[in-house]
Amino acid sequence: MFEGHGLDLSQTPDHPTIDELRSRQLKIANVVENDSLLIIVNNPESIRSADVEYPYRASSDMLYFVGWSKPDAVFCISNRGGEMKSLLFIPPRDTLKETWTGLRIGLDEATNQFPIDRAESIEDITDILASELEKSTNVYHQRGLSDIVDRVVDDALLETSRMRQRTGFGPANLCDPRPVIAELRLMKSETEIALMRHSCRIGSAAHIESMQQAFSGMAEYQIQAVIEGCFIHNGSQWSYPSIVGGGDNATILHYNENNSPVNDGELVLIDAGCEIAGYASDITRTWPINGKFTEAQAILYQLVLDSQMAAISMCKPGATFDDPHNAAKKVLAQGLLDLGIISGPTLEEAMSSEQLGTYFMHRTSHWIGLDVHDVGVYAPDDTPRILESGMVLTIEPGLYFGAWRPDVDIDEKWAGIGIRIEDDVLITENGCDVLSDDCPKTIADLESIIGSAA
Ligand SMILES: [Mn+2]
Repeated sequence: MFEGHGLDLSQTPDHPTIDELRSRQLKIANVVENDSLLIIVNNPESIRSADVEYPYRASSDMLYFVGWSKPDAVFCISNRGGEMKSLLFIPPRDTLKETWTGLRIGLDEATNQFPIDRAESIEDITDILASELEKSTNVYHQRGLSDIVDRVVDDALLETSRMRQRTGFGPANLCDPRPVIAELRLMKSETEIALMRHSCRIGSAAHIESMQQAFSGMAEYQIQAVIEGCFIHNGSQWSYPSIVGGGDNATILHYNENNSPVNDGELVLIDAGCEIAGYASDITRTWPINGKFTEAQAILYQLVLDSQMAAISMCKPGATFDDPHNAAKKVLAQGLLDLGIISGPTLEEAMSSEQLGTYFMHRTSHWIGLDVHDVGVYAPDDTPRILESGMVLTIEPGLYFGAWRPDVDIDEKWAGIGIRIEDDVLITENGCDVLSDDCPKTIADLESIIGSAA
């Protein structure tokens, strides 16, 4: 079990090198205004119950610029007169605390092992950050993650007018760092692509494993256990809570109760992905639990698959972010018109939110990277983004015929069918590369795999 079914999962690609992390810092330092201080506060820890915390996940920006994955850290990049300096605040070594929560990296080790010019104790952040702020005109800081950092920045901005009058220095502008960082993160490097490809490969192996283990009556959480067991077995973990929905549950887009049996004759929709060094995969497959599509299921499944292939064929440099979505919508609308499920009469009308939107109510794509729904503006200046080599997006059309829905009268033939097919697609120089291509999705392939190991 969990061995990968011919996919090579043994070699985890290299993580970004110190040099690559440094070059990212240099890029952002060149993008922000001169005399700036950019502050990145790591995600706070969050409580699950009493003194038990949720497993910690560092902020994607902290991973992107520093590769630092521990809590209570604050990273700063200053750009003064074209010179970039980086500073990381971290918890100092503390034998008593380390006995409980694990070994810490000391300040000297951090300076040697991470792409930073200087490490300081987080306990000294108030004074040191204040003095860094005094020397900066523009402060790039996202509020709301640390009360202490917010207070130091507020104090510095309040002091500004007095200080600037006296010395001509001091922070004058508070800027949002997210748009400038998002533009960098949108374009993936070779290192990042290799990690995402590996994450997709483990994700594909997990989906295949669940297909093989499937049997009628299997509980949704048992399928989830196979999927997530495969993630963990291969040194990974989920990148978002797994969605495993049988029958009508598949028509709830973000269903994650995962507590019902999947009965004979039902489809199961599994939307599950993992992460490697923070880099996510996001894969959805839908298939019959008993290994054989009914006629109605096969008709709708093939329609969704055709729409997904049409959308993938639009993934190329020069196309817009909306082109794959429009291609998918066109195929789905024509298919539902032909089946008499929507009335048109024109294709234009069939593609409207009132008609197609009744059964396909989400977008086809989102960016993916360190965040599953990764950063990057979809329509800068309200115009759909032109796709470029190095961008990675999902292609995930679907159709949902929830029998539970009070707003629409669904033919019994289609009721209780929810289908989504999702792959992660890299835009390349000449077209695209489907990173999750190892995961089967044709009707013939699925039917030959499902239940083969149960
Ligand atoms: Mn997705």
